[in-house]
Amino acid sequence: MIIRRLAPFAPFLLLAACHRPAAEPKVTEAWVRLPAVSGQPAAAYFTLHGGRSAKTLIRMESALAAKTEMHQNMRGMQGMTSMAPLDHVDVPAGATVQFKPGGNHAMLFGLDPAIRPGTAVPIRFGFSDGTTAEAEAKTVAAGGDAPY
Ligand SMILES: [Cu+2]
Repeated sequence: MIIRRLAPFAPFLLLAACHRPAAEPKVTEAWVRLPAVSGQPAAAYFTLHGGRSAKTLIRMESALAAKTEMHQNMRGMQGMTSMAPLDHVDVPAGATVQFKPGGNHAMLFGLDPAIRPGTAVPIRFGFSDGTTAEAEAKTVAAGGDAPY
């Protein structure tokens, strides 16, 4: 009897849990693709989930890289692509912002040479209001498939 009464409410409760953004931005599905030639920068990709207020991502850093830059891919004439640094990325409240192959990405310079496919690479994301988010990126080989 009790189960029958509660059952109609269950789907509503699940939806409410999914759609309510966390207070602070979160980063999921972070991964790093190693360079084909060691010593070259690695690329990092991830999904940013906006929190309850809009934020601006201004910096990324990793303890396993000397320097991390945010880049955008630009498509020029004759289909040539080039990259330009991004000095900030808007993360609207509740929005999903993706960094993925062919689009926005991060580049890790001076990568720790001990990093292998499977190594967890910690990345910290810094916002203009001084708050941060952390993610552990999954490392894949230069020719490996995207894990997400
Ligand atoms: Cu780049």
